[in-house]
Amino acid sequence: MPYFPTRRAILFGIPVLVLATGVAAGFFSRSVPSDLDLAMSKATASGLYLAALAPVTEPVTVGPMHSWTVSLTDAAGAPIEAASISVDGGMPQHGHGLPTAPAVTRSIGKGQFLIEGMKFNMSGWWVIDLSIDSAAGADTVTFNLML
Ligand SMILES: [Cu+2]
Repeated sequence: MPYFPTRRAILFGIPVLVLATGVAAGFFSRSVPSDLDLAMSKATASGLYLAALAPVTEPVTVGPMHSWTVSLTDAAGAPIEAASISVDGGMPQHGHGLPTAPAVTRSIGKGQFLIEGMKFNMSGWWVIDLSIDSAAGADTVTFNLML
């Protein structure tokens, strides 16, 4: 028997479709905030740490793999020597994550840690999220980057 959508299905389907389209459009066309914080050094979300992110080699370009350092101190400015740091990120406007799985590979002393395996495969607005855990507690920080 062929399927004919009932009036009820159509009445239900249209708002769902409109809603889904609206959500998708809102998600993918989200514009870059005019007040986007491009600071590479900032306090973490709950204020437990001060984190500074820096590329090992500049300029940072689209394409190649590169390394970064993150410098970590507690809120009073004392270097954090041992921490577990995970790296995530992506492009908020495109709804995708990082093309690679960068990771902190080692501590390089004085509260500095090496992040290897970072790559950006498109130009535009990227976010880099760090989740930090140490004896001082767990906290997160998000850096914005325009490429
Ligand atoms: Cu993208």
